[in-house]
Amino acid sequence: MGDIRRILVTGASGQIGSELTPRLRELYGKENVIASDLRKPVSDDGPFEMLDVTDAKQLDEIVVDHEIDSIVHLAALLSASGEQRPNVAWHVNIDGLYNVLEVARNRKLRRVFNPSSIAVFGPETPREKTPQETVTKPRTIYGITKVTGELLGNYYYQKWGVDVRGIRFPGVISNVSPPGGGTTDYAVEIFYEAIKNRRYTCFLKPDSILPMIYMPDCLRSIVELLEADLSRLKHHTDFNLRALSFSPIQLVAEIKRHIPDLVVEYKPDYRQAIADSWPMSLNDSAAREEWEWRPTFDLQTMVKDMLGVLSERHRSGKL
Ligand code: AKB
Repeated sequence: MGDIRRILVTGASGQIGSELTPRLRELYGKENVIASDLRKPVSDDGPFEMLDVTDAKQLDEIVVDHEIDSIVHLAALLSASGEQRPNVAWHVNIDGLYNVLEVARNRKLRRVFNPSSIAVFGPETPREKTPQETVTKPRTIYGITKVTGELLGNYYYQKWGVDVRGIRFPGVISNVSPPGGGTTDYAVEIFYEAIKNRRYTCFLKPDSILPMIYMPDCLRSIVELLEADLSRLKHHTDFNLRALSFSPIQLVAEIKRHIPDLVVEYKPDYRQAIADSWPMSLNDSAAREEWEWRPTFDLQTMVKDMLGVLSERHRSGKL
């Protein structure tokens, strides 16, 4: 690998963190990746620190004690839970990020990865093949914190040379830790319910197309951007990424090829308005040109893989 030696992962017990941390440990060495969160991680396979990212002093102590040179900052509230508690979303997503950027500046860290989201877009943004440079006027507090995060990261890079990088993630589909509080969560929940109960009530409309990515592609994108050659990057904190795009009804049809007796009802709730304000697909030519991004999973291969992993766990009584 390149110049990264010791990484702190915040939000390591969350959906992405619980799979990214073991992957980073494979690449950088078990002792060189420090997991941190308010909750204990699912797997206990390396150093862990209890950390509230809104506590700047605690964050600074961990960075110094572990000789951290890079931070992957995953601790955040997502779109749906952000709407339930906007003040907490602002505090965690903005004050937490500010603390991470400040420690990176003061301790001269090599790199910060701060995920952004398709939530930076809003109803005025073109919804199909959304361009890299376009209107970013989100209507959710989560989206507002993510646009602010992109701008703040660029500010720290331009003003102080802090190497901050980020991707506008779509919904992430995975089978280790469930997502918590997102608008795209239906696309994970449905797999668990299909296998366990053969029934699912979807909180979005059947034709609501959203962009998504399968976890193996998501993990690879983070590692590839972390390791990308800085001199090739024209963008830093706000890369559009394209992987999958589908509606609930398209996902259901694909799952039914494997589980024909699955029954799905649709009861859209407040999350429908959030989904309606987001893109259906993205133009990711900047990521493709600047760090060679290429997705590998399509809808068919993702569904087959998800069902394979979860069915096996169900058979062995671990679901
Ligand atoms: C959410 O639904 O809030 C997240 C996201 C798209 O950032 N999955």
